[in-house]
Amino acid sequence: MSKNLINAMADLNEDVVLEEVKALKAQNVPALDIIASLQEGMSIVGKRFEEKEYFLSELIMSAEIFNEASKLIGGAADGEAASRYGTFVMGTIYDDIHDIGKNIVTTVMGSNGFNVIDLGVDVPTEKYIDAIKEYKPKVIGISCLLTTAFDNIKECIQTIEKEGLRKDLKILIGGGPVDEATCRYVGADHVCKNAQETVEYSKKYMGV
Ligand code: B12
Repeated sequence: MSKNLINAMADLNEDVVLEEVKALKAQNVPALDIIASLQEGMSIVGKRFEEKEYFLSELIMSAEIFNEASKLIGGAADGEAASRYGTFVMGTIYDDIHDIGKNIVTTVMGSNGFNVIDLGVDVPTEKYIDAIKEYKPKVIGISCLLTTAFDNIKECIQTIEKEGLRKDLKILIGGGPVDEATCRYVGADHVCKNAQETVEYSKKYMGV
């Protein structure tokens, strides 16, 4: 990981973040390694927010810097284009509008050969249900950054089950505060800490 990049992201120093990303790209550092440093910087932003050193304006700024940096990184995990491995439906659960992590996962899944259906943010249960019926994915992903929305994931998964759509479907969850205990609580199949894990799990499950 790049200490300079982590610190610049944590300190919201946009110019240095963008310069550092360009420099790392020029050194052929893999896109996912650059993203890992940015994410580490974002964790520090989150801690500073918790400790009231940063406020909402800083959170918004951190998101803007992250998005600018992502544009520079471009096609995150350059890989073969389009859909060899089947369909992956992904969204951020309702009441939650965080989408940076979701977007990284969808980009990386797409560039690794999955057909990605991105439902967006603040996704209600019905939208997941409709998408499962329409696209018949083998794997779906639910992103969540707010502990207050864990019950929404639980409700969503229970409804998917009640509708008889759980058979042959794996439900992945992810997002900063999500862990194994959350996974058990909401009744998901698996939790992935990053995009690469999501690719590996999905390939394994789809028998690739
Ligand atoms: C940026 C940010 C924002 C931005 C979001 C902008 C955007 N477009 O997403 C804005 C300013 C809008 C925001 C708003 C709020 N936020 Co906010 N936010 C953050 C921050 C700093 C970074 C999140 C982030 O993007 N991380 C970087 C990405 C790349 O990481 P990631 O999401 O974890 O994703 C990776 C993995 O988790 C995984 N992954 C993610 N999703 C999925 C899904 C699947 C299926 C899989 C397999 C993997 C996977 O892959 C990704 C890539 O590796 C976090 C702090 C933190 N440490 O997370 C707080 C944080 C999440 N926010 C928080 C809060 C409280 C809020 C607000 C309630 C603040 C307020 N008072 O209004 C609002 C809520 C708005 C809402 N209704 O959703 C809290 C949540 C606390 C809690 N216990 O729930 C945090 C933790 C900050 C803190 N420490 O207090 N926020």
